[in-house]
Amino acid sequence: MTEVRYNWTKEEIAEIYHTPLLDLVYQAATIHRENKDYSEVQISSLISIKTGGCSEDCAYCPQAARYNTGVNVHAIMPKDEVIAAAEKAKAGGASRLCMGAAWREVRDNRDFDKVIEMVKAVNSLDMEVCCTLGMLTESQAQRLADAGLYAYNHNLDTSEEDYKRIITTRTYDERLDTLKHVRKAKISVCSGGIIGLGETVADRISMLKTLSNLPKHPESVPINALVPVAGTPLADQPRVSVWDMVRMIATTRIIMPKTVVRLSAGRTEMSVVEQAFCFMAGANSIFAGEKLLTTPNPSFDTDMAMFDLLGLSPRKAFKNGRPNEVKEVEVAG
Ligand code: SAM
Ligand code: DTB
Ligand code: SF4
Repeated sequence: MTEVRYNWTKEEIAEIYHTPLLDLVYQAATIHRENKDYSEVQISSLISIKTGGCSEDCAYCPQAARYNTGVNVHAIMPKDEVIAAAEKAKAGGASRLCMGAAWREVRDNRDFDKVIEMVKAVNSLDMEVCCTLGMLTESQAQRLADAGLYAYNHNLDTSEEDYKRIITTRTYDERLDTLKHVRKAKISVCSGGIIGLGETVADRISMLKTLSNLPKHPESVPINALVPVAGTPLADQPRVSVWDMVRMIATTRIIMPKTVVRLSAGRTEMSVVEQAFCFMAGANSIFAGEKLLTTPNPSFDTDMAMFDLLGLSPRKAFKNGRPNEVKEVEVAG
């Protein structure tokens, strides 16, 4: 059985990352196959409950108010629209719904009260509910947990060293504090990053070190390929190589063996063969549904055809327990 470690060094992670590609995939696939459910893929569907107009300056993000990206700015969505979207996602095979808001942080106001009602409503559809709302205090995390929130997504995005190049309106430590608050409230932690921001390989390794040295590994780690959006400072970044995606996924799988690794943004640019490589390298989750938050994503039907072809099956909701009783990732799956 693979040992779960929390003391990976940058040197060790770099050595894994730079392993010849086929050996790396073989090693990651071997670890993945120790998990009896390796052919199951967890499907999350995203919904943007509050779009655009964000005060932050994240260089990759189409929803930052300061960039002209043509995104349709929307106030918070009514609860019945969220429920309709959740039902559609469930019918498409999704076991998790992730509600995203273009906020720097949550404020204790009527919009947050509405999110709490949405969490309760989606939970009652027997779906795992996730939110990504920006920074949270301890009491806000607890309120979400009490409403039945299953998971919270809060990405580190890049390394601590590279953070200021990408975002100047908040610090890495603030990001880590929110992760602590989420953990303390016993909500499942989802935290990963983006590649293709112009970061170095050392930055990727540093981010993976931070994630794998947390007191507990995140239950999910999304690996996003930058979706370059016109109007953002990173609009002209070249498309990230699929081999970099494979290396990142395989390294994540090896150093966090029990974690769900999500092949996240960037799939519209990838062929089925390229995605199959990512699943082989240990990815066991995707975002499904025509849209991510504001950019396109493959449709449920396209993904189901891919699952049939590759012999993958969607994972059922609540496999690791109900909200507040999520099994720790150290427990063998
Ligand atoms: N505002 C909240 C926050 O920043 O945590 C939640 C929503 S924010 C859009 C969620 C995540 O989406 C970001 O942390 C980033 O990882 C990802 N993201 C945003 N724009 C992206 C892009 N163009 N390409 C890839 N990932 C992106
Ligand atoms: C994550 O890691 N990726 C998702 C989700 N968590 C919130 C978001 C991707 C967004 C891609 C750009 C867009 O659609 O706006
Ligand atoms: Fe705002 Fe989140 Fe986009 Fe940053 S990533 S600009 S915090 S919506």
